[in-house]
Amino acid sequence: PQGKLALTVTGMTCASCVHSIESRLTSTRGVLAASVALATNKANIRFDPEVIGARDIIRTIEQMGFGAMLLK
Ligand code: 9UX
Repeated sequence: PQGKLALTVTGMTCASCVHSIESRLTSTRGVLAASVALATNKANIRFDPEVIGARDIIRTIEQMGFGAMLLK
Protein backbone atom coordinates (compact mmCIF):
# COMPACT_ATOMS: atom_id res chain seq x y z
CA PRO A 1 0.00 0.00 0.00
CA GLN A 2 1.16 3.50 -0.70
CA GLY A 3 -0.14 6.87 0.46
CA LYS A 4 0.21 10.14 -1.32
CA LEU A 5 0.18 13.53 0.33
CA ALA A 6 0.14 17.04 -1.12
CA LEU A 7 1.11 19.81 1.28
CA THR A 8 1.58 23.53 1.27
CA VAL A 9 4.86 24.34 2.99
CA THR A 10 5.49 27.89 4.15
CA GLY A 11 8.59 29.62 5.44
CA MET A 12 11.05 28.34 2.86
CA THR A 13 13.30 31.12 1.61
CA CYS A 14 16.16 29.36 -0.15
CA ALA A 15 17.02 26.18 -1.96
CA SER A 16 18.75 24.82 1.12
CA CYS A 17 15.42 24.86 2.92
CA VAL A 18 14.06 22.60 0.20
CA HIS A 19 16.99 20.25 0.44
CA SER A 20 16.86 20.01 4.23
CA ILE A 21 13.14 19.23 4.23
CA GLU A 22 13.52 16.60 1.52
CA SER A 23 16.47 15.05 3.33
CA ARG A 24 14.67 14.96 6.65
CA LEU A 25 11.54 13.44 5.17
CA THR A 26 13.26 10.83 3.06
CA SER A 27 15.26 9.70 6.08
CA THR A 28 12.07 9.37 8.11
CA ARG A 29 10.86 5.80 8.49
CA GLY A 30 7.85 5.15 6.30
CA VAL A 31 8.48 8.01 3.87
CA LEU A 32 9.18 6.62 0.39
CA ALA A 33 9.73 9.84 -1.56
CA ALA A 34 9.52 13.58 -1.00
CA SER A 35 9.62 16.38 -3.54
CA VAL A 36 9.46 19.99 -2.38
CA ALA A 37 9.09 23.02 -4.65
CA LEU A 38 10.30 26.40 -3.44
CA ALA A 39 8.49 28.46 -6.10
CA THR A 40 5.05 27.01 -5.46
CA ASN A 41 5.40 26.19 -1.74
CA LYS A 42 4.15 22.69 -2.48
CA ALA A 43 5.37 19.30 -1.39
CA ASN A 44 4.45 15.90 -2.74
CA ILE A 45 5.17 12.95 -0.50
CA ARG A 46 4.69 9.23 -0.94
CA PHE A 47 4.58 7.11 2.16
CA ASP A 48 3.69 3.72 3.58
CA PRO A 49 0.45 4.29 5.51
CA GLU A 50 1.14 1.25 7.64
CA VAL A 51 4.21 3.02 9.06
CA ILE A 52 3.48 6.75 9.04
CA GLY A 53 0.58 9.12 8.49
CA ALA A 54 -0.09 12.65 7.32
CA ARG A 55 -0.10 14.10 10.84
CA ASP A 56 3.35 12.76 11.64
CA ILE A 57 4.72 14.03 8.33
CA ILE A 58 3.26 17.49 8.92
CA ARG A 59 4.62 17.53 12.45
CA THR A 60 8.10 16.62 11.21
CA ILE A 61 8.11 19.64 8.90
CA GLU A 62 6.72 21.92 11.60
CA GLN A 63 9.39 20.80 14.04
CA MET A 64 11.97 22.08 11.55
CA GLY A 65 10.40 25.53 11.86
CA PHE A 66 8.32 25.58 8.69
CA GLY A 67 4.58 25.71 8.23
CA ALA A 68 2.83 22.69 6.72
CA MET A 69 -0.78 22.02 5.90
CA LEU A 70 -2.81 19.78 3.66
CA LEU A 71 -3.17 21.24 0.20
CA LYS A 72 -6.71 22.34 -0.81
MO1 9UX B 1 18.46 29.11 3.47
MO2 9UX B 1 16.27 27.81 4.77
O1 9UX B 1 19.98 30.18 4.00
O2 9UX B 1 15.86 27.23 6.53
S1 9UX B 1 18.30 27.06 4.49
S2 9UX B 1 16.70 30.06 4.50
